[in-house]
Amino acid sequence: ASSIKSADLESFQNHLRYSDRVLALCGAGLSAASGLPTFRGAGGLWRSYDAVSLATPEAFAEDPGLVWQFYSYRRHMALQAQPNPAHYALAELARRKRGFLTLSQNVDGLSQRAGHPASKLCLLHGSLFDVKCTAFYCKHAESNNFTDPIAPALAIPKGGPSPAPLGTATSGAGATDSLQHAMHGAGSKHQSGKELDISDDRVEIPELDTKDLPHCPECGSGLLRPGVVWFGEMLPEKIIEEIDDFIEESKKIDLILVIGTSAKVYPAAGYIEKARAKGARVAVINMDRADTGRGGLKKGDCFFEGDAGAILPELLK
Ligand code: BJW
Repeated sequence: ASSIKSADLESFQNHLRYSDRVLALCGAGLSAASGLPTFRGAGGLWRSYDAVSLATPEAFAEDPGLVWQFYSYRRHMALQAQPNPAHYALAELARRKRGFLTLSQNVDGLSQRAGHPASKLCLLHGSLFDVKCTAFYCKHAESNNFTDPIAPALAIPKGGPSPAPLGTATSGAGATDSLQHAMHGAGSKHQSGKELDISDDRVEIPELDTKDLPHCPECGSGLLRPGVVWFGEMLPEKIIEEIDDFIEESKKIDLILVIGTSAKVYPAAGYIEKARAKGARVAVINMDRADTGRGGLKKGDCFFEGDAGAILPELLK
């Protein structure tokens, strides 16, 4: 049974029907129903650990082995996950509406796998499946690299026949400490032959040598890095231009859907106000009523509380 009041549903659907220019700003909450953890909040990646220190160029420079294990694990989890009904509903809306653009902060590839048209999908923060060379003299960049693990040393360890008792990690303690807080999630624990859940702080992870991390196939010597946007880095110029063009071309924006994002990270969150400045009604879909962006809700906006995986398909029907 739906938790959406029928009057709200009707009013929203009516507005959507007559909306010609629509934006959708998405965050990690869109993929929560697929079993992928969010960054902040309950069960989030960053709640029990200051994961900002892993999603920065500085962290990568200091400990590329640790950061690669973090991203390799997330690549693995994303590949195992399936798009949920919200991804499919959004992809369908994108196909249906001519003047439509999704601004996704997600790097997990699930919208693409749900059939979202690529021409209407702006990946603000890159993709877990893009990699690029860090050597200043090399421009190598690769998209859709789904190799898992991306290097043999990054394979998720399997539980041995006699698992070490919990808390008996013998090496790489610093790295273990960091990852243990940075990662949460499902997975097996210490069972023989099964993948260990390296998001579990009791599971030891190795200290990796840089030579065992992914290296550039083109220049042969540069270290590869994940093609995501870290704090302090510029968002892809082409993407920003595409969004700016959409906004500038719109005499009026009718609606912005704000789906499963805490709207705390900029410039992404700033698109809510940019859309509003063009006349958009704001419709927030979130588990948490407090997450409505810096300006909060205004008259005419709507808030749909709950799991995007359940709510969005109903709203976009
Ligand atoms: C559900 C749900 C369910 C749960 N259903 N809902 C202006 C003001 C202040 C600061 C800045 C500013 N402009 C720029 C900055 C600095 C900085 C920034 O924004 N800092 C803030 C933290 C204050 N921004 C940057 O550095 C950006 N670059 C930049 O601005 O370049 C220009 C520049 C550079 C240098 C000098 C000067 C200018 C880059 C930002 C890159 C962010 N990258 C990350 C990591 C990507 C790689 C990776 O995945 O590891 O992107 S950080 C992380 O946050 C990730 C996410 O995309 C992003 C947003 O998080 P999101 O998706 O909102 O997730 P959560 O967890 O926060 O929220 C989940 C939500 O879902 C919650 O609301 C839940 O309630 C909800 N939810 N389950 C529905 N089932």
